[in-house]
Amino acid sequence: MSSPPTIISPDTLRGSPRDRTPPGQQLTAKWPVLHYGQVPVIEPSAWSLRIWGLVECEVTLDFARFEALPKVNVKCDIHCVTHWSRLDNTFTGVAMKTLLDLAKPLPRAKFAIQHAASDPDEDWTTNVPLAEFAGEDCLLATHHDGRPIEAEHGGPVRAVVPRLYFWKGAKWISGIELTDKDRPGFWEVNGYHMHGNPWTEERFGW
Ligand SMILES: Nc1nc2c(c(=O)[nH]1)N[C@H]1C(S)=C(S)[C@@H](COP(=O)(O)O)O[C@H]1N2
Ligand SMILES: [Mo]
Repeated sequence: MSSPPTIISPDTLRGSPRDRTPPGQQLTAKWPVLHYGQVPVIEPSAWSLRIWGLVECEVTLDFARFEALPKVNVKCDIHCVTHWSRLDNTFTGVAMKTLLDLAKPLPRAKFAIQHAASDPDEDWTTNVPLAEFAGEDCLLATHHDGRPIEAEHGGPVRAVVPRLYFWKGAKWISGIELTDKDRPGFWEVNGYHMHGNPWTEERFGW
């Protein structure tokens, strides 16, 4: 099997580690665990992804169909709104663009609302403008640095949107809803920013 192509996130090409560290962030080599609620433990055989809303064809993929799609490696940096950044991560999975191309968003679709399985079952969501969500470096990942993503980090499948703060990637992702209007998700309702650009410190407030 040939290895998947590698995409380097544009922010990771900014230069030295210092140039790659947004204002107000501290570098860490560890990978902290952050989320609301308990870790839902999801077997790959029980995982599925639904893409719906303003799309030409609603799509539901089980893990086997997801695994059969072309893979990519994405090299990127992680910036958490709680002030830690972790450089040089390699995530492997399916490019968001590949998944969106299956569903074919309608021209009036402007936002992607990610939905996640959660425990308690609360429909955890987060919102990203579709143009950014479809970015070349965005993916649904099954692996990090060559190893399967553990349940506590959102396995079996989590979203990664490298150019926004890390909360804009759903762990345990279960759905992508395309909408014409922006809608705050879980952390956004709790005060986090609607957009979340780490370079301009869009941490809190709308
Ligand atoms: N389903 C779900 N995804 C989530 C969250 C959450 O509470 N639930 N928290 C977000 C936040 S605030 C961060 S910083 C990252 C943390 O990912 P990590 O635990 O793998 O570092 O996941 C994001 N994705
Ligand atoms: Mo976070």
